[in-house]
Amino acid sequence: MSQEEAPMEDTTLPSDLRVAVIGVGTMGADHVERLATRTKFARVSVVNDFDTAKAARLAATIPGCRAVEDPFEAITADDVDAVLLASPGRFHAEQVLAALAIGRPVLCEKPLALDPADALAVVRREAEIGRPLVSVGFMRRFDREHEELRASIAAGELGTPLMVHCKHRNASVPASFDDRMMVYDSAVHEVDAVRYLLGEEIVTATVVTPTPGENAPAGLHDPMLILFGTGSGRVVTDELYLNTAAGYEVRTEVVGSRGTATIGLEVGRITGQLPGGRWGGSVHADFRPRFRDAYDVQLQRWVDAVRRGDGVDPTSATAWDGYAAAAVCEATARALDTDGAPVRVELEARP
Ligand code: ISE
Repeated sequence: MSQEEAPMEDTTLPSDLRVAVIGVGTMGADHVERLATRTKFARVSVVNDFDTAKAARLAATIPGCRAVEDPFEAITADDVDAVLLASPGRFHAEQVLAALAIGRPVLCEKPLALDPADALAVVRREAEIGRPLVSVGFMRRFDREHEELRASIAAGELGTPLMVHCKHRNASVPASFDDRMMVYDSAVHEVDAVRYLLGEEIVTATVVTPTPGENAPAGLHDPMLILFGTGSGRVVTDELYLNTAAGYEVRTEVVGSRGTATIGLEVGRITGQLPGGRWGGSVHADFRPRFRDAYDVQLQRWVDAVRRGDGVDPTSATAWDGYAAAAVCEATARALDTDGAPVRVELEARP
């Protein structure tokens, strides 16, 4: 289905999908608003957050929605058909397993797990069940520019891809961010995007840390440069700069043997960043407006797939993709301590 097409109502399908949203912080609240206002054939029936008062306040604004204090009770509730996890990443794997235990489809925000072993447990459990139920919220797969770039690479328009240059800049990130969070929460997006674009695994990670910028909290290596090596010998540079104090930018340039292609530029304008998020044009304040359409398409396709009984949408990142990303992040986190020496990614065989 193209992004422009509105989903067609299939009257043979059950009525609106009843979704439990676990975690209603920045991303979870954004998804609740999306489900309540823009997503067709779905509604939020249950919300949960460790801030129980916040969840209760939010539930009161949505007809037919209730707040449940225990996340596992919310995940397994009778008035829920599918689960959207937007809780902190360290809780994801256990919560996904709780949904799988009752055969309930789950869209899990990234990362699937911090520890690759936990992500692998999800992959194995889903394989035992024998049908796909887990989607991982790498929304860039639903971004039109990313889809077009992938199609261009697949059609051979750039020749053989040789290098990928990624830039990932945030105006700011929570003060709790440390170097590992830069990897697990932010670089994880490039890990998935590169695997999605090139269709191969990342096998090595190297971290280079320039002098931190003046906005970086003490001890944070911001900006950070990560070099990934792929199985076929391609090189990926990933520049993370998460406290620019300006705006949000995600750019990807693929250098191929016959051409180059860049996404994330606002073509026809000088772009860049100065404090206040301005220079020539304006840049997005954060990831929500930049990827709003991608989040919308991702959620709609998930709802449609679950209502059809498919469990997952074929475009979506799978549990395996979540595991592969966790394995690359784990190697990258180890590379933070090797004085610039590369670290090999340890990836188990796919079940
Ligand atoms: C955040 O959690 C996201 O997922 C955003 O997409 C990313 O740009 C940001 O760096 C993360 O902190």
